[in-house]
Amino acid sequence: MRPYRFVTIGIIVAAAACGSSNSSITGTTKNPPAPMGGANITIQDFSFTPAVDTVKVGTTVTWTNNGPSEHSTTSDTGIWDSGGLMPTGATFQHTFSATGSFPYHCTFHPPSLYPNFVGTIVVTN
Ligand SMILES: [Cu+2]
Repeated sequence: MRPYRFVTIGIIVAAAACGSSNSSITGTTKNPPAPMGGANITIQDFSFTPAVDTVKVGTTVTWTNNGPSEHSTTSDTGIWDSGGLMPTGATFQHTFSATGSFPYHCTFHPPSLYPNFVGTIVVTN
């Protein structure tokens, strides 16, 4: 007996954007903290690099202005202020003796005009 092949027209249910509940986001991985020990920050092209630097307490951080414009590294809370760093290659150092998060900016190019021209030193034990 010859088998008949029935073509069944499947009803394609366009799974309407399967409103499955709570697409579970499991195992969210947090970004690892910035690498430790980097105590040198470059100021160039209206940015601090790295913008967030994590160091051990007691570390002396050195900022170097590698750009052609005058810049400063100035603590948002008045802890340090390099004043104008000129000429190109000028440096400023600050030793962090307490743990915490220390944001800073450039007084010549304030965050109100250069919102990405900011940095943070994170000091850990
Ligand atoms: Cu500047």
